[in-house]
Amino acid sequence: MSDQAVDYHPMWDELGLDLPTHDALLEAVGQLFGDAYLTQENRPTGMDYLNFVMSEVHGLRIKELDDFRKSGGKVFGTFCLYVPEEIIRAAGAWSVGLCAGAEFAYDEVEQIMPRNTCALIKSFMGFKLAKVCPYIESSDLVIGETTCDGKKKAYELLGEIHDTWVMELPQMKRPEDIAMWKAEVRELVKKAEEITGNTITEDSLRAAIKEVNDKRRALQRIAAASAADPAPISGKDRLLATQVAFYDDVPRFTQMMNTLADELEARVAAGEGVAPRGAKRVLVTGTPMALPNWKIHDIIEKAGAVVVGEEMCTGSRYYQDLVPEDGSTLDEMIDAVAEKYLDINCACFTPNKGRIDDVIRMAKDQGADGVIDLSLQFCGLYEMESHGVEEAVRAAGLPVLKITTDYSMEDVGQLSTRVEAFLEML
Ligand code: BJ8
Repeated sequence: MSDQAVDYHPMWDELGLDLPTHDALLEAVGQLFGDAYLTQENRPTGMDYLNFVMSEVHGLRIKELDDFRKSGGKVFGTFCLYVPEEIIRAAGAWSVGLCAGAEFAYDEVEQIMPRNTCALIKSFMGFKLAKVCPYIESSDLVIGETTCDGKKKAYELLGEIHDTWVMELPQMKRPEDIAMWKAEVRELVKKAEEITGNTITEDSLRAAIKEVNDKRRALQRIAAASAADPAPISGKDRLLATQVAFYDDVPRFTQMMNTLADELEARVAAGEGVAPRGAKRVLVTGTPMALPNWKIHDIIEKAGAVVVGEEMCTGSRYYQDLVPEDGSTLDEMIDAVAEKYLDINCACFTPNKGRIDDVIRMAKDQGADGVIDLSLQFCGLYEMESHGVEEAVRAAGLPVLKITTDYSMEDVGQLSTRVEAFLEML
């Protein structure tokens, strides 16, 4: 993927990766990145940082995790937005998102789970079974959560081969559910303290809340700039920023994303964009797109439109809300963290009207001409919720296209035809 001056093979070997398979994976991801990203024109120069991160995606960052662990630090791996990064950081540990965005070792996966499981779950299990995700191999503990049934049961299987701990997430947002979730976040506090040997204090949690809020504020600036016509950044590049937010060093990432946001704001002021003024604008909503899943954005933008927002976990759900910074006691701050996280609008909740409200608000704020509602195949939650999303978007006067897909590239031709037809009618 890059002209790596450093040979990371000894480090990958020490982590227990399957080196030939991992080399093949890196080559495939590099190819995918080149095709989807490096072919774009007029990208902001601030994207050079994310190009660099991608070129070192299993290299330099893994080395940083390795050094951190060798100096006594602990790394927690996560697959979901509901695991509060602030608590992990307040205990002096680091949080990383785990590999779950590409089809890998499905034959092995289908020996232990049904074929009709969503791509995200099959992917994370495939990366683990094939020993090609250095992030999970660098994780002292994986923290799961009881969101959908598939993930819940997959964590039992993962727990047999990797230290895994599961948070119980309620499925409603009544006062008793909020009380239950606050207790669960306190269990995480205890767990994080036990694993790290550190005590979470008012000062450490206050600092962690501020640090993670700053990261979200930087992403909010990028999203806000994307409301301009012409759009100053492609949807693909904005998506990459959110994907990288899950595992990059927090203060460095925040600084680099603020530099990118400065550039985007200057572009907006100068009327410069990545697509011509008046290009069709699309909001995408639905299941998350874990790195390196860029498939739908790539199809939409190669068809000449621009994606102006993502109502998804690799999008607005990740950065739109902040934890209040005015808590004065540790208890108040833990409660504030819990409340912020329970506000996320995942389809595992019933009812989940907040998500539909967000889709309509974002479509208006970002000046979208249409909405694409995306579900991973076999994700019952998002597929079921699609009907309500479609009705609400149409009632708001916008066209909507529903897409159900997986991580394979076999349907790219067919999806491109459908997307092109949709864009023509906008
Ligand atoms: S907060 S969206 S990251 S659960 S696609 S595994 S829901 S069957 S990913 Fe998710 Fe957290 Fe919700 Fe976000 Fe299950 Fe559906 Fe698969 Fe999913």
